[in-house]
Amino acid sequence: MDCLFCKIASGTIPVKPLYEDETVFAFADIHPQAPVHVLVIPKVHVQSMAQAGDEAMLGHLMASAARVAREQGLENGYRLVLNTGDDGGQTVNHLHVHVLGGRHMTWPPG
Ligand code: DGP
Repeated sequence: MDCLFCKIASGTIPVKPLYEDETVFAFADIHPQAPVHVLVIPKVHVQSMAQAGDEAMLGHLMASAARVAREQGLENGYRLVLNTGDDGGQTVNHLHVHVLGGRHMTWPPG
């Protein structure tokens, strides 16, 4: 399967890990939208939240995102984003959590 984030998670495309364990991988977003912008992905290929059925994996993914936020020093708050499908603005079809922080977030999103 030709999936960019599978290649990053497997090391085929080398990127600096900001957090990694057996099931998740975290790395800096190439187009940062905030001073801290990290992507946390499952190593297994799941297209999006719409296809995600493994609740243990999802729980660990979210806990890992919170861990990354803590390790990045975002004690004043942060935003977790899961763009899902075309209307959700998803551009890479491998499930990923955006961890955004280091500035005050506004609402509503675009
Ligand atoms: P989304 O629009 O939610 O599917 O977010 C995809 C994100 O992936 C987007 O913020 C840019 C990021 N991205 C795309 N290609 C690469 C890449 O090759 N390396 C890294 N580090 N990030 C990428």
